[in-house]
Parts: sequence; C-alpha cells; structure tokens
Amino acid sequence: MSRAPLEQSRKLVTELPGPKARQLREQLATYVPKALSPSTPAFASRTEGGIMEDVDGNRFIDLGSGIAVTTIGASHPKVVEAVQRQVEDFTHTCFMVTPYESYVQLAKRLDELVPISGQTRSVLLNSGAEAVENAVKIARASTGKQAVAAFDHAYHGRTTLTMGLTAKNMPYKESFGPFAPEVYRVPGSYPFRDGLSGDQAAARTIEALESQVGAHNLAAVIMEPIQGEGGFIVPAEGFLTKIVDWCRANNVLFIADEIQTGFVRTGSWFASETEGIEPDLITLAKGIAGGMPLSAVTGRAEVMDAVHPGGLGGTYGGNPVTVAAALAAIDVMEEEHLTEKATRIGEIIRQHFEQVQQDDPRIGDIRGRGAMMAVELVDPKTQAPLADLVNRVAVEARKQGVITLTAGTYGNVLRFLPPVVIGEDLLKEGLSVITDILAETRSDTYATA
Ligand code: PLZ
Repeated sequence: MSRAPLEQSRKLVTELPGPKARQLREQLATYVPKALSPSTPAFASRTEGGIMEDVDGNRFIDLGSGIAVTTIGASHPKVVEAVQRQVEDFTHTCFMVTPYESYVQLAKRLDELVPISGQTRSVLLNSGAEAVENAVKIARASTGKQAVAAFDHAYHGRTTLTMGLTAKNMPYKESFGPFAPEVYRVPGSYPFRDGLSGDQAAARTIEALESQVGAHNLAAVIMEPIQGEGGFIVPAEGFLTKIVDWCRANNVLFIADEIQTGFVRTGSWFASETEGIEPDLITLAKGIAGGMPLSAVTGRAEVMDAVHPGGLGGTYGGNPVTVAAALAAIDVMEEEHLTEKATRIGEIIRQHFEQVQQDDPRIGDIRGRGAMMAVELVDPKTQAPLADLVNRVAVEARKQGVITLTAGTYGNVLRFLPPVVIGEDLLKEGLSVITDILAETRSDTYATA
C-alpha cells in the first residue's frame, strides 16, 4: 500500500505560516505551555528524504533532521515496514517481564559496531537523557566512586542529573535548580576561542580534574566527541586521546556521549573512531532508530556487569517497535553506504561556506565533520558573538522554506544536520537560501547580542 513519493523539491504555496498552520498555532498556544516554542512556521504533515511537507501543502528543505535524528529520513520504507510488522506481532511486553529476541539482536549489532574492543553489553532505554543518567549510574556502581566531570559547552539533557551536566544556563537550567551533587565542570578544547593545542588544552583539563575533584573521587568523565548544542565544537587534535589516557591511568571511566554524533552522522559510525579513542561506555540515541524513541548505553562487559541484578530497567526501555526500527535503520545505513554520504555532505557544506567566507569575514569559523557542520558568526574585529544575526538568518530561512537550526553557548552558531539521504541539489539549494539571506545583512552594523 505504498503512496506516491514525496516530491523532493522546495515549494511554498502559501505565506508562512499558512492558514491551517496559523489556526493550529492558536490551538497550540491554548493547550501547550509556552515553555515549548516550535521554531518552524508550519505544522508537519509528511516528511521523506530531505523534504518536510506541511498541512498547507508547503514543502520545506530539512537541514535539521529533527535535531540529528532522521539520518535516513523520517519515513524510510524499510523502517515503516519493520514497524508495521512488529506492531502486528506485539507492541510491548516489558523486557524485564518477558524478553524478546530483537532486543538481544540489537545489543549484538551494537557490540559489532561500537569502537570498544572486547565484549560489550547494552541496556536499551527511551531518551538520550535517560541513557546519560544510566551511564552515570553504571560508572558509579562500577568504580565505587561518585564524582562525574563534564565540560564547558557540554549538553547532556534536561533531566535533573543531566541538566547539571549540561553547561548552558538559558534555556536549559534557568529556575530548575537545585541540581544533582557531585557534578564538576572543567574546561575542554575550543580551538577557535582558546587557541590551545590539543596537548595544552588537555593539560589544563587534567590540572582542573586533579586539583578540583581528585581522581580517587572521580567515577567518570563524560564528553561529546564533537560538542553538539554547544556549537559543534571539534576539540583540537590529540585532546581526547590525552583525556582518555589520563582516565585509564587513574581508574576513571570515560563516557563518550555519542547521542548526537553517533550512527554515521559524522562520516564514521561513531565520532570516537575518528578521534582514535576507545570509551568505556557510550551513550546512543537520536539516529539509532530512524526517528523512533530509543536510546542505549553500550559498555565494556565488566563495567556493565558491576550493576546488581535488577539495578537497571524501566517500563518501555527497548520497546520492540523501536528496536525493530533500529535494526532496520542500521541495515539502511550499511546498505546505502551512509558513512560515505555523510562525508560528502561535510565536503559540500565546507566548500560552500569557504566560498562565502572569502568576502564575508563574519564567518569566523567553519567546523564539524560529515553531516554535522556549523558556522560561527562573529564580529570580525572583536570575535564577539553575533547571536542576533544568527537568529535573524535562521528565522528568515525558515520563512523561505528551509528548516535551519542554531546552536552555541553564545547562540551565534548556525548548524547543519541534514538527513544523510538528502539529495545534493536540495542540500545546495538550502545552503544558498541561507547564504543569500546572510549576504543581505552585510550592510547592517555588527550588532552584538
Ligand atoms: N546528549 C549529546 O545532543 C539531545 C536537545 C535539544 P534527549 N540534543 C538535543 C533540546 O533542546 O532539548 C542530546 C544530545 C547529547 C544528550 C541529549 C539528550 O537527548 O533524547 O533529548 O533526552
């Protein structure tokens, strides 16, 4: 019962938001708290490949993948089929009550895929934040220590523990404290702003860990190999290997939060591979299941097994429908060679902005890897962040039918996370819309925010 494919082209047939979307916005304002403020001036009706069609028949180019989730598109036929079949068999048993084969199969697939040598085990959960929470629980149980260190510019979630691990106050933490104890923040590596080499930045981090926490208190160091919400910050070369080496020498576990970077996003299966590091634990979510809510903690067997029987779980973790989607999504990533496609996307985005940068010095930094690329906009004289400009460009791009995301501790980063299955022409069109808008603001003063 297949429908006609969704045409892969941008097309605006109404003003934005369109009439139906405007009506729905009013309802949203009535029934949904203003703490949730969707950024796209549309309501989705269908999404496929690189296109989102809205309730008014407008078609948007998707450069966000629902924040790095729909790497294979939001309705890949293999995922649709796997989900439909599983729903017909059973929607739920609760794995803690009655196990099912697919959960174990997925844990085996993860064992084969993650850059951890030796046997791993995996626990499946629902959200990214829940995976991070569980990784911390496992690290504490395994080391018998309590402290956890996270980095400047880190993002790990919005639950009480993960809010504390997250660096940025607004909007994530403001008014929600107190946060969980025994969480420490240390400086990391942000080459564009700190100018430090990997070795120098690592020495600074290690000095902070030793003087402010003490290795004998520290259960784990958690880090995103490329910091996502913080602004797609790629650490200086060698930084991560130095940190992981220090952890290993001091009986501190290293948790790689690959929730945003994982599953082919950066051009390899996991960003840890490219960085040449081997984590003890990896948190996974987002791209893992073709849009279904599933997350995981995968880790060295002896670390995972430190937790007592019954110590991990939850009603829905590893729900069979989401697991079916994940097994299909992983097959698609392999069959369609999506690591290579992600790498190609990175080249296209980099080339595009390098061209624009030649006569727009507000583009201070172009960075990222694969289909996880960003540009940081700054005052060319002072490097002050141009957050207002980034916001204006993103708002205008959405009005012109391009779903665009922002990021950064200072709010001055435009980030690109297209579905890796997006067509190259569509990607280039989306980028051109953005840089045309940027060009129109050239004559403005460099208002800093
Ligand atoms: N760790 C590295 O990127 C989620 C959050 C958007 P959840 N990032 C997008 C927002 O404003 O809430 C994320 C991440 C990394 C953990 C998480 C948390 O994943 O599935 O949102 O809980």
